[in-house]
Amino acid sequence: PAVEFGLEAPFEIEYHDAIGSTNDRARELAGEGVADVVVLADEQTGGRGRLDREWAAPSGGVWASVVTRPAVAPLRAPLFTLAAAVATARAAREAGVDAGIKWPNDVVVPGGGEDSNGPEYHKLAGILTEMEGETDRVEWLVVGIGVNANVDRGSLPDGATSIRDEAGDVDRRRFVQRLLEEFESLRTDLESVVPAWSDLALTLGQRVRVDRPSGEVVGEAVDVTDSGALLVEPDEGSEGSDHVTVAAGDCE
Ligand code: BT5
Repeated sequence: PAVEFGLEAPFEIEYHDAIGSTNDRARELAGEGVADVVVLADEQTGGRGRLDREWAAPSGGVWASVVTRPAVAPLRAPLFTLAAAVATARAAREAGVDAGIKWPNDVVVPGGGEDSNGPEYHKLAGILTEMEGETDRVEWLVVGIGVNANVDRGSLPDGATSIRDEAGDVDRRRFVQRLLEEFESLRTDLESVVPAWSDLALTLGQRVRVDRPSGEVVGEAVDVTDSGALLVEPDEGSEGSDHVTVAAGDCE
């Protein structure tokens, strides 16, 4: 059952000590017509990443799903993912973590090492946005935000890091409060999202390999469009020389 979390956040909070997936609960609420509620849990037993991947969500993390009903076209939905990544990175930086963003949904920390694709990063947080709607209008959006806060990196998959390991434990109430305040200010001024994102982006100007539903693109990430898609200049021979716009995919 949900219990009091004690926040002044610009959203109502439904807090659970443990739950399967906060996104599943948020989708349920969205289906009931709810808006501007955040489902928050200390632990998830069935956390989900994108594409049916598992998301490790032990006790001590920040596992949150925001239910929102924005008056925008589905094309603009990726902006909410970018906004959540910016809000998370900003809150993590205030907590002393050197956080940046890897398109589209990874909040990462430089890991010191380097491989053939450039510097190595450890993943601090991920975003899973789910949506229902028509072609011209979003019905609801659930923006799931998973932050490895006060957990040991050893209890997470390889390649992950946590606020605890980078900078020591945070006051999770304060962290969530700051994250949601930042998210609120971005989502009420969608024009500000892409510039804010670009300031924190580690992907721009780098060589990327993007897996997308229609095939792989290898090239240089040159920009982000107004709707939050990545603009890639493909290597010669891989897709011709025109820029390719990638709205969804994985970035290496
Ligand atoms: C994501 O997926 O990064 C989205 C994660 C969203 C989690 C939140 S928690 C609140 C809400 N409720 C949910 O059930 N989900 C959302 P993706 O880009 O597909 O990355 C998944 C991959 O990251 C996995 O295949 C693992 O390799 C790795 N991974 C799993 N757990 C991790 C963790 N805690 N930290 C870092 N990496 C992790």
